[in-house]
Amino acid sequence: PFLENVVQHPDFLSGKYDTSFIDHRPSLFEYPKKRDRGTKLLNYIAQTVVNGHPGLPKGKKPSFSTPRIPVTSVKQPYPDGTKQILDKLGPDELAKWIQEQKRLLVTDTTFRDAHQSLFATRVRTHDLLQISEATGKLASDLFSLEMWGGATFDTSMRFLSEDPWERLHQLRERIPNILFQMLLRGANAVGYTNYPDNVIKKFVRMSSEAGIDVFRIFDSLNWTPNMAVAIDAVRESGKVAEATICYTGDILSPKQDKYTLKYYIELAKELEKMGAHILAIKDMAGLLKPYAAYELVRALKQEVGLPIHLHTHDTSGNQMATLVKAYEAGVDIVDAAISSMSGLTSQPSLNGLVASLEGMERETGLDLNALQKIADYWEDTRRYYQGFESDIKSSTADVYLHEMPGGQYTNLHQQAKGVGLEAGWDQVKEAYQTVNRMFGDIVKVTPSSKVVGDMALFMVRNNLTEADIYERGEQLDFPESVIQFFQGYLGQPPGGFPEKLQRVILKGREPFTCRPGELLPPVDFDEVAKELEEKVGRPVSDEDVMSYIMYPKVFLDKEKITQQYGRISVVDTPTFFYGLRLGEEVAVEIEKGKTLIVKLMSVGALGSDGKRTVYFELNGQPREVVVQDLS
Ligand code: 3PY
Ligand code: ZN
Repeated sequence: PFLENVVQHPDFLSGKYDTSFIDHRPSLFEYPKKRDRGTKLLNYIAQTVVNGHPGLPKGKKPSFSTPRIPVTSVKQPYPDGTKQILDKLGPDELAKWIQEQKRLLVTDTTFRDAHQSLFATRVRTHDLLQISEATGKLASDLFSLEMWGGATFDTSMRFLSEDPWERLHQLRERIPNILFQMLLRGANAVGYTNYPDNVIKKFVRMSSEAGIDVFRIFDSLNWTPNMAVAIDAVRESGKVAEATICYTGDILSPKQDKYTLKYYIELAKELEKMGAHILAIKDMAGLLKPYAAYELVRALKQEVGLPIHLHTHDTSGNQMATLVKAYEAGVDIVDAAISSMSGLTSQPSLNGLVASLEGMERETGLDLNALQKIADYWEDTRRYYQGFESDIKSSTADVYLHEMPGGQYTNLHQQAKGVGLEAGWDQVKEAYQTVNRMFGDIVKVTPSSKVVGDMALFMVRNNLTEADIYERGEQLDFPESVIQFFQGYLGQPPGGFPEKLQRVILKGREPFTCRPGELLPPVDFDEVAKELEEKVGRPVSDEDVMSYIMYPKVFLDKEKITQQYGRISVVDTPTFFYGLRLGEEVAVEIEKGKTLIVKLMSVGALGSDGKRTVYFELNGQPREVVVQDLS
């Protein structure tokens, strides 16, 4: 700010200055006084009381019961778990260890995919931290916790004003014994577009240093060249490369001629050759039917030497049966979510799975009573997020028709509402199906699923049929994501692009078939750090720089909010979303050992300037802040 003040000063601009320029203009050094953390916090709460939280209806704060946090003794040590096995043996030996286990191993997705799929990835770090110690102590026999990556990186900054790296560090501190697993979108890292190779390498290194052990790496078109850089980087970091086949279609359908059993086996063999430690089957939409799962897992166990890890979504209601059939076929690890966070577009119930295998030869070894305590916590905590829940009330088999990933279903629905297409939601789903067919039947998972979604919304909004696209394509402004997709920016789909549609969409632009990462110049991290420091006016960490590279605008918006309100991740969730009721008091631990007690006393009348004064007590002392009423 100082430099800007000087070089923009009218006297400076007109050249009327000498060496005493600064001495004679002391006002250049008058900055707005730094507001203390208490005031910042009050400003956040006042703002939320007066204007509500974006995306939630403004109104009375609902009353919530305090979540039941399982009691674990601080003195009770964390039992050793898979983390200790990896740290001791390394990833190759861990892979062997997995295959030697008699029991079925289980990954808990509650911290990531469950809430990504049920309520648009809104779970806050605050709520994850409350259950961390109990999870580490009560569920120490889990194979891993899927707790980072995917959409969480973006949404934690965009909607929660949180630092995703801080979440990772804090969770790692509280769960030292279970493997941490993340979802990495191959060359798209945790974004929606391909990044230069040096970004992928550095991202993997930093994530592994911050605490990630297992990297589930996929490509949204199952295009293996796009996964190589990430697999190599994970191996170099000494962590577990879980390479992924994304499952679409139906291997048992006689009509299936693209995504056949043979296709998946060949893909799996290639990933094995590329250095995978574990092979994941990522059934992101929940299309893998029980008997297909049996065939697929059995064939993979025969044809590749890797442990098999199955991931699915329960949208159709069929997927517990899929897990059980996969178990019968010898799957090594399966994903499930704590029961109160399971089902529908999320994963099948972990508690249910454990119960259904009790007494069987390969029972999981997890304790149903202990898991119930964790489920109780999530049942209570989930209520905080009711405003973001999708309104799907039941299982739906239409997923076999539109093939939309669980994580996308709720998001696209929100997006459709946002552009006034709520009534046309059925139309959007139908268009999604049409677009997939027009695109040549592609794998649909972030970000390729987003391209299909963008095109579907585009067609519905503009009332376009498939024929219109071919006939009037010349005059249509296609979404940018669709143009880039057909240029080759996400890689190459199996069987290539449909040429006619590609010509219509590219309008003379040249497509390419090489790996997009080869075309992108490496990022100069020091340069970016300098640029960022200038923008935010403070020293930045490597982690800030990486977040900024992934999501420049989202990062800067979050920075603005943090500078204005402080680290609001420390506020409890009801207060974060709804502010305080009159007379309500909360304790906010702004740092270890430093707690502020905030009580809302009253909200003043609307002034002629459109502002309101909000009256608080902060640690017993009266305080007031003025906020603009935006209603
Ligand atoms: C993601 O990439 O976020 C997904 O969950 C894909 O299924
Ligand atoms: Zn998923």
